[in-house]
Amino acid sequence: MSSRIDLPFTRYLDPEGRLVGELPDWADDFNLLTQLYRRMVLTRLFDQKAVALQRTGRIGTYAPTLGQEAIGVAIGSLMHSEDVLVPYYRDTAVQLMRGVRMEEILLYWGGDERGSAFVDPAAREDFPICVPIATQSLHACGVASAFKIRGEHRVAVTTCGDGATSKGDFLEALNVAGAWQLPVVFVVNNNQWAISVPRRIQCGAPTLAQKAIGAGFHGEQVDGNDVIAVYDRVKAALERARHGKGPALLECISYRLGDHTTADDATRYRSADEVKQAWMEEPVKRLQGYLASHQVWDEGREQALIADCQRQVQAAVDNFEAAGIQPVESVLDHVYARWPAALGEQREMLLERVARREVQGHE
Ligand SMILES: Cc1ncc(C[n+]2csc(CCOP(=O)(O)OP(=O)(O)O)c2C)c(N)n1
Ligand SMILES: [Mg+2]
Repeated sequence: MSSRIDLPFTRYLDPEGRLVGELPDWADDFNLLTQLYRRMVLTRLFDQKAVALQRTGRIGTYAPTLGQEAIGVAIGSLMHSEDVLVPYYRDTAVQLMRGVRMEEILLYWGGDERGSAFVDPAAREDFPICVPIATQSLHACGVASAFKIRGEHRVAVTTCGDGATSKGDFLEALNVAGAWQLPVVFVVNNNQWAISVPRRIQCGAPTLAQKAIGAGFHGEQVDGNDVIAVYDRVKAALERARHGKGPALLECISYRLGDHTTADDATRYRSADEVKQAWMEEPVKRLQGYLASHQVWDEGREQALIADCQRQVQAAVDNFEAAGIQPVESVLDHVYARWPAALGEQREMLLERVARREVQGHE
């Protein structure tokens, strides 16, 4: 018996940025497309800087978003401010679009809890980055249930990787989303790898999108390197969810061009040829090719954009470095709404160790 279910796959631009299908009406807006391009470039330059900061010991681990800029920028530009993002750790692009500040992202990866206390009102109810794989999928269903019970026209958007779709949490989340017809959109960043485990041995189904069918709702595949395709499909999924028409799962197919995190060395488990091939498909060059072929982008604009982005990134790094070090016990401050008395003893032990200088405290 075949396990193939025919699901839509959307792509408008080929790897060179040439049209392969008739564009949706909204895509005639070159201002919008240029804006998406600018944000993808900003994300990429910030990402490079974050990796450099880790290499020089100024932040801890960082999970590069290199290669997934189109997915995040499209999601972030379509969500309404009152929607809630429930992200995972490779979501720099979406977070920046939501108004999370670059210095907040650096604080988070530098181990500072202030990095999850987003200042921008649009992001204030967004969840912090989730590192435990797929647990956020269930949190998003909780948020979406609240929206539904209160009769609010808001959507919870949650992201995860291809590997995360193998977790029980993810499958349980799909089940409850379908059973209760929740206003939630699941976006899977299928970047082909879960650290060193390739997609092909991760799951026996031909697509990850078809997991939605088993849960009784809409699933489809999208070229995650084509921002026009991602934007179009996320737009439709958000509209459906917002108007009570149920959840959706979008499997966005991309490639993790960087290491899994700064603690990983991907050359140990994948070939240079594979990575070289993936670079030919990447999302920034693709959109740039399309814009240039319509005379709305050129080398002068590119250089001006890069200089502007570098200035923004450097200003954020300066703010991050000026933020100072938090007291060590602050790691406990934001975990619970009400502090559980049973943990008081551990907090005391931590403070004693700081006093004995066994743990680096606040200088
Ligand atoms: C519950 C849990 N198990 C294991 C890990 C270790 N871990 C971190 S990332 C990762 C792979 C995730 O791959 P994928 O879902 O494809 O996302 P990607 O990192 O490729 O974006 C694993 C197993 C974890 N963080 N949480
Ligand atoms: Mg992956």
